[in-house]
Amino acid sequence: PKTIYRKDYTPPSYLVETVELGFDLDPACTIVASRVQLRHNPDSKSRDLVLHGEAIELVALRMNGRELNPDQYIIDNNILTIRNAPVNVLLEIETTCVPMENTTLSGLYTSGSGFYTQCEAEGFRRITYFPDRPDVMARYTVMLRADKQQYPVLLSNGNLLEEGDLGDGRHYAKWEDPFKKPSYLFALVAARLVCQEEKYKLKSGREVLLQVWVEEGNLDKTDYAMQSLKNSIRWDEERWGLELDLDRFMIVAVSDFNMGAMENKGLNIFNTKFVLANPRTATDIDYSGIEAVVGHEYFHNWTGNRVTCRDWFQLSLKEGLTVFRDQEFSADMIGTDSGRAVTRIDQVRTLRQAQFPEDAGPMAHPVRPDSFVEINNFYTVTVYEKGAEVVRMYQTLLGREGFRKGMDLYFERHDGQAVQCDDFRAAMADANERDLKQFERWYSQAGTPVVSVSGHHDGARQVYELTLRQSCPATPGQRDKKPFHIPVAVGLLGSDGKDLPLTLGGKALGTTAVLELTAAEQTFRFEGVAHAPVPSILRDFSAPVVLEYPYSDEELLHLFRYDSDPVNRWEAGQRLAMQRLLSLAQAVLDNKPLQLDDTYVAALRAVLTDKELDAAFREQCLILPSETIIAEQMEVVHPQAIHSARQFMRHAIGTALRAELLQVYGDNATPGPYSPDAISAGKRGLKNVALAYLLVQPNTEAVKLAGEQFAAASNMTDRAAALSSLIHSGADAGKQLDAFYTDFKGEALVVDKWFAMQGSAPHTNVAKVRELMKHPAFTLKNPNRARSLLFSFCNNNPSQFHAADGSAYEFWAEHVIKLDALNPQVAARLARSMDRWRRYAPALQIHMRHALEKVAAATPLSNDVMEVVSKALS
Ligand code: BAL
Ligand code: ZN
Repeated sequence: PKTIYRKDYTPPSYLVETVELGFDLDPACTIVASRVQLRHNPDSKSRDLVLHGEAIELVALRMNGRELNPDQYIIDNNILTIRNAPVNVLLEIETTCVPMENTTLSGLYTSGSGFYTQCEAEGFRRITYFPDRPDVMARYTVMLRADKQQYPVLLSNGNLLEEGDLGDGRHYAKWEDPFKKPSYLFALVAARLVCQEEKYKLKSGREVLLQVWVEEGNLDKTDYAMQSLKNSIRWDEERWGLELDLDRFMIVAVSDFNMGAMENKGLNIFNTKFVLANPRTATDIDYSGIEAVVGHEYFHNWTGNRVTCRDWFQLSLKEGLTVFRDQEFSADMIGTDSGRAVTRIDQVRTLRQAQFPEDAGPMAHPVRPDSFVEINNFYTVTVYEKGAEVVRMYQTLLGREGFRKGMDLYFERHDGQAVQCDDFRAAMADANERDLKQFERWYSQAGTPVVSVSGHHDGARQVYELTLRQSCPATPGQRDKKPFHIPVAVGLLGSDGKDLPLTLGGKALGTTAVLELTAAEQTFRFEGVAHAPVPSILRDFSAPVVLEYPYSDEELLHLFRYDSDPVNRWEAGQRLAMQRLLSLAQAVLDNKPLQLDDTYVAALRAVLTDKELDAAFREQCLILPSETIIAEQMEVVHPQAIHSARQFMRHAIGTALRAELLQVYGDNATPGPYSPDAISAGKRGLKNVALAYLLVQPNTEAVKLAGEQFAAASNMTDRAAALSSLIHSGADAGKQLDAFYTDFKGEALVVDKWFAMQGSAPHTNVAKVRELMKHPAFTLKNPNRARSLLFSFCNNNPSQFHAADGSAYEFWAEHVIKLDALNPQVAARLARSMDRWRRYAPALQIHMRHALEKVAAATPLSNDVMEVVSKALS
């Protein structure tokens, strides 16, 4: 497979002015007629007109009214080239495709009884021949024709111009998108759907039509998506001054979908997982996911659609920025400092769980990658979540107002353009008259920087010095790294736990100072510090780095008790836990007795029982670092030892704090009708984490409690939590599992939960997974279902996935290959489960290498999977 490099970018030789598309929709053979008006691009020296096309049949090709014979163009490797084309070109292209056989879910495909599209990144070329690259922006008109009975709803981007009957049982709808867009934002839907709709008044007074389209029977699950859409529209107006530019905005839910959702102009297509919710079927986490993803896709309308990417290497330009925007939206929707901190803690956890490992593994890449084989492999936690951290750092460095000025200038300069990450940085720098040259390294250097800090107090001079050193590990293709521009937010706690007022160079800085670390080593001198303080470093996780500081237990306990920064308060608890988890894992390996000290338990007790603290925050403090996060801290990973250590610690906590956990369990009931608001969700979260601690191992009392909760639950959060606790404890939950399935077998998203809970339970071994795959509800064809069982097992059940005999690796290889034949994008995601194989105990590595080699040798193999496994093996 061919590697594509960022440095090889050349402007398109032809630009498209208008596109008229006609679709005769038929699952077995859809005819696509395209009329494209092109013009030579003065920025290009080439007169070769290049069109992309994949998995489609070319029926006819006319240029400026004349049929082109096969000797007047070349089709090679999915590229159609017309050599030496005139300046002005009208192309008329007729192609066919087979939507019902398109299991890749890229391009035009069928799901259930309808047609749907997914064009990002390179799906449009699976619909028609076109210069399928984001820097070619054009105006689209779309005519859809289909059987009226089977496909009563016909949707595309923009505004509906007209619709009507065609006489022969077929009907049509004509749509026009008034805005120029790249082909990846094209969409159509033709299906039997129903919608919840509403007229909504923008701040300017203009009225817009909002619609959420779903399959019949799901209209009772659209309220929250609609509410989230309205909140998103309002928030974008209020926080950024950005108004919806269309008269109509549609969301369509589809059950077969590779991603979470897609921001097609005016016609967002969503995975049902991020639309459908009612209290009976959806958990608090589902609700918050819906809010975030509805927001995310809506916010793309400006950050992504109005201003798009010049090329796919710039993907984070829209994704990092839009994730940052959806994170801020979710935080603002909660509205309290503590609630905001809980969302931040979640983000930190995601970074440590997935992004730091990616950044340290064979697929490590900069936020703006330099090369790729398959762009679909680069929709990663680095591009998205680390990209969002990079955007957040501008705000930390420039302040909210300065950041807003930068955003305003970005839109002023680039509305309607396809631009680069550097353009965003330039807008931030210019709007604030700041030099952000060094900040560029966040885009160009991969790897997680390490910031090592040491403190020194000089009592005589009343000075406290913090010395910060930064380094960054080597990553594939990048050995030596230059220093980053890192905002490090710092506070100093006195012995009474209160923040000290900070003075640096004679300047008073309040109680949190943002230090700008730009050199490999820098010392910051705080003045007027009478007694040695406890430093609270990297407050609010001000940069995506690993912080090293030789904290003593006493210092961590102090921070865990008093830090005014809730994220660092939580972090102190995580550090206390991690130290213990690592010692316990070592003790397991050394066959030594396991013990948990009272000091830690007492600190946890204090937080658990502190009613001044929000339930959601207490819940966060109670959750121990995951097995994956612990594994990242070990030189050599022993998954069983990690599992035993963590289970021991959870059991010890559950036993020592039994009375308090029962009390908290009782205190945090949420009687009355279900509401997904943050306070209620926090109470449920705390209550259910308490239940999980009480039920680390089966015991009569907790099994009874969970059984009662399961039977009496009025919402899915409580029901699923009870069932999950039972299954994870190893208690006999056969009765409840059957009841759950029977009650919800008609709800695909709940059946996904049923599979996922079992896939991730530590008692589920590979034989059990194989047995579950025989269940009539299991299929590899639906990505959500495949993810629910296979991904849960391979990614969230480490002690079984890494079984000593390597049987689960064989299972993994078998299913990566099977999935690849259906859907390379999903297969390549599963392939990533083996990224960190070189860190495991040697005996496991042998099996892992063997499994990787088996996949690499499979034929045929998609570029998607090939790129992942070959990088893992290299
Ligand atoms: N653009 C792909 C889906 C998303 O990030 O919104
Ligand atoms: Zn996005």
